[in-house]
Amino acid sequence: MLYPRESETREVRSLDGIWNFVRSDQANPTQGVRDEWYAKELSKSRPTIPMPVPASYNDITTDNLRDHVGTVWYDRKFFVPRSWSKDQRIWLRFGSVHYEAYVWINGQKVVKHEMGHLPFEAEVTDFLNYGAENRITVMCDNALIQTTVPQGRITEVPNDGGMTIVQSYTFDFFNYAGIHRSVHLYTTPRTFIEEVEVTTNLSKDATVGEVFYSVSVNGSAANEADNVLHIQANLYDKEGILVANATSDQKLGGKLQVNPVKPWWPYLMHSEPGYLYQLEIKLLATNDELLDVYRLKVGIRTLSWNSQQFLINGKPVYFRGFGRHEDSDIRGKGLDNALMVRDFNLLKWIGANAYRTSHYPYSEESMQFADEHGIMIIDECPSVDTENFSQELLGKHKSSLEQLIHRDRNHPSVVMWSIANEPRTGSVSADSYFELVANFTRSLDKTRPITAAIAVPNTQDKAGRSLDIISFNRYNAWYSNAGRLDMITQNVIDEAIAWNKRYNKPIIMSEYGADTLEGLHMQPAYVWSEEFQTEVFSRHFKAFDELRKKGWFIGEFVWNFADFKTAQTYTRVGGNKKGVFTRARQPKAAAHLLRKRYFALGRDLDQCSFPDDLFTYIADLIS
Ligand code: BDP
Repeated sequence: MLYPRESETREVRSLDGIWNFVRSDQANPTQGVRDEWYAKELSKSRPTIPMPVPASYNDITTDNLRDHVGTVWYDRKFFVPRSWSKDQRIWLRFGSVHYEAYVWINGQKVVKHEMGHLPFEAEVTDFLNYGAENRITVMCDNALIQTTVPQGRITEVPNDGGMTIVQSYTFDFFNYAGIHRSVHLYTTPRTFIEEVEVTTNLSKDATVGEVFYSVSVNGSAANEADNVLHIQANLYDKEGILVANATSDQKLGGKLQVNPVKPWWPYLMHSEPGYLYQLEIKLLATNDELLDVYRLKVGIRTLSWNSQQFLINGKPVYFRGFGRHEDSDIRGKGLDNALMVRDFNLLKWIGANAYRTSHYPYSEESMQFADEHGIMIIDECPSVDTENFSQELLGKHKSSLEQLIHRDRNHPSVVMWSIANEPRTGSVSADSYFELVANFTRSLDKTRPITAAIAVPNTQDKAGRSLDIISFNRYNAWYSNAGRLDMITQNVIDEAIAWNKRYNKPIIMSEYGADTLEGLHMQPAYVWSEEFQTEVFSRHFKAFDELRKKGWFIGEFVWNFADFKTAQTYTRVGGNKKGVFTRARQPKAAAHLLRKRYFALGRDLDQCSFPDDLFTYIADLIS
């Protein structure tokens, strides 16, 4: 699915802003559908409140909307210009709605979509009033059950006033809901470029690059026998200079060659990381009439892996990064450009070269940003704590990966697919389930390795054989042997070795960390203090350096980049506090230590230089 972009053949309009909002009665979640609230303005059925889009709705109001379970409704009005009635198509596209969405235009149903964090769209050409006002209505359902991705449970339990509906889930982040990302209307010509798939290659000496593109076209002209559509592809460098072009004869795909090429490199692995070309795809009719134009950024790089290493452009990679969340005060999981740019500034400040989109796909805007800044992404689907493996769940799990891969396959920053976080892979049925999920993922993309972040003991795991790279999560000195800083280093070394022995595959530690309350200081280190987090990190670094010598240990990911909100429990003080940064994106003490390590690794492995302020001057004697 292509990101909506303007061109000489396409217009894009945002429907972001303040919408009207109604919550359904929890005990009666389908009432709005039965009573056809979508048939007229919501305010005619129920009193509405203002609600920002994009944003999670949970933390906007001062009442208990935070804990609402079930359906909520949004609507707004918008104009469609008269000029749009000309010979073209109009599309309505949502960046994401969590978890299930039903959409009506002027009272007519146009699309239904299940799965948070992923885009969906519908053609609305025939539903719109041109040169007039229109209404869009969205019903969003946040209920998670055993056959949703991720899974949850809805139960009815007694409360002080009678019975109430409760949503529970085992995963450790708040089930924020609503219209989380931008809503766009965009136009395409009647016959238009529907999909573009790009893969790239480099010559052995990395001087010549190849860009393979394949285009799918939708529209009546595509089916007319006498109208042989073809593609003109132009590739421009960063300065806008044309470096390659090709006209595919009667085909919708081809190859471009760039010589000399500037490959896409990760941050700190090269002096010019994140180099992107612009690929211009022109769809032409037989008579060379221009039907449609779509432009996208392309990074030229290769990925390869074996039983020991993961390589980019033929060079072994050592990942130094984070598990993260899309999470912030007030807006929850709503897209926020200020937050996104701040986060990338912090990632670069700290010298990270990667993150995992734990535990669901992140915004398309952040994926584009990662391309540009050379941050490698382990791209995770929304399957967390996967259990009770059923056929229905398998179908949805596969669908989440299919949607994810279609959305993200052209991003050079995406270097690996993660098919689950902490699935219950100790159970017998996990064996064939994950084989099916992994094979399905491979059938959609063979150019990237597959991993999953596993937490069951390696002796019990049944998924690792289906993966290319093994990632494991472990909380030494926190969930096991709490406070015992002397029980980290050897345990980490032993466990990584055991995973490698069992599967003979590259190993990543995809989570480690400790909850840390900003401003709490205790010497000697004590759990929850800043000193403790710093010490926990340092003991892990020691293990990682031992493991790096073995050749198959390829990365370290701290849990977590920033503090984030969770469901209410007695183990969480205002949320999960394992952030290296606070929820307001300020560094804790451990951030400064981590920064020194990540840059030291960058200098040791990739010859990057140190930032001037990495070390604070102490005395002439120490440098
Ligand atoms: C891991 C989970 C992660 C949690 C973390 C924690 O993968 O989602 O937030 O533990 O408990 O098991 O901090």
